[in-house]
Amino acid sequence: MRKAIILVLVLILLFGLSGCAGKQDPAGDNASIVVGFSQLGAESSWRIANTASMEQAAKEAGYSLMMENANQKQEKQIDAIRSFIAYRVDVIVFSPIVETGWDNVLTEAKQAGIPVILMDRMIETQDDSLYTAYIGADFYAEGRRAGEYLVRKADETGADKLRIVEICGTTDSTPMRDRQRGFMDVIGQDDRFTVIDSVDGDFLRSKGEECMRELLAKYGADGIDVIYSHNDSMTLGALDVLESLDDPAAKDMILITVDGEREAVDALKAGRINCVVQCTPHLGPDVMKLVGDLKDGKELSKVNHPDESAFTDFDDLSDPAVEGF
Ligand code: GZL
Repeated sequence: MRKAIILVLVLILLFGLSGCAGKQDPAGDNASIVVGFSQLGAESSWRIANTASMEQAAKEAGYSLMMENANQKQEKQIDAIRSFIAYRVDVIVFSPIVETGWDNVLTEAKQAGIPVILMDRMIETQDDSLYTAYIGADFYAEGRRAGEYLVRKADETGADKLRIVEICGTTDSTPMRDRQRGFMDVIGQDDRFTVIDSVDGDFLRSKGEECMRELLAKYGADGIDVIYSHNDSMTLGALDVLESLDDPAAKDMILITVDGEREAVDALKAGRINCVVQCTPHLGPDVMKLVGDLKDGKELSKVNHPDESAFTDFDDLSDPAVEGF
């Protein structure tokens, strides 16, 4: 609680004393809205692009964005939300690092009459009145796209025994849970595929590299046929390790990744990665649209997904549409 009070004092110094500390919005039709935004960290290119999208969209909308970065610590997100409540922001937006542990602080927001928008990740709760709307990817569909690509790859190459290692994102986060569930729902009953190991890379490039070294030590390059990695940062770390080996078996591995950052799409075009499932970080405009609808008293749909797809080595990769963020 003490941390929340200190944070509020800092925020008041930064934003002044008024409840609407932002500048007049461009249209000049309304005092700007103050948006309290708890970002979970800066762990990946996706997250950095997502933060930039939120900042740019808030600026264009004329809203004051009060952003706190939690550096991957749930307790810091909880403190930040408490400080937003104490500061009486107009709306709270946050990307929950994990799905559980939010009921208490979101009950406090509800009691304070402050609407909450979940951006990018979902929470697990018995009371879905604790949040007004979710805007973010359908991670289950992303996992299915990864699985569907692998099925097609096996069909087209005639592979009948593929040993898969999975490098997972942050444990108990929505993308980790649902990218795994979607993938397994597609390949799990197909006896051509065996997931021989599933390890935690926490969405970090450094841990992706560490995981790859451990998996190679355990199975050898000739013991692994497919790597399914829950984000590009971990994939690129793993790729650094694979390409440091002078081993044809490493080059023959099928690499499937999620996000769609530029470096990963470039690696796809260079034949170093086989499938990049898209997950757009550019959620800022959609979030600010929801904020505007709240301001105008409109009903919000509870779950809002952006359109997403996948780029694979079956595509015409010279198509300008094949690009990363
Ligand atoms: C997905 C997002 C994930 C990305 C990672 O929407 O939550 O977190 O896939 C990021 O790159 O760290």
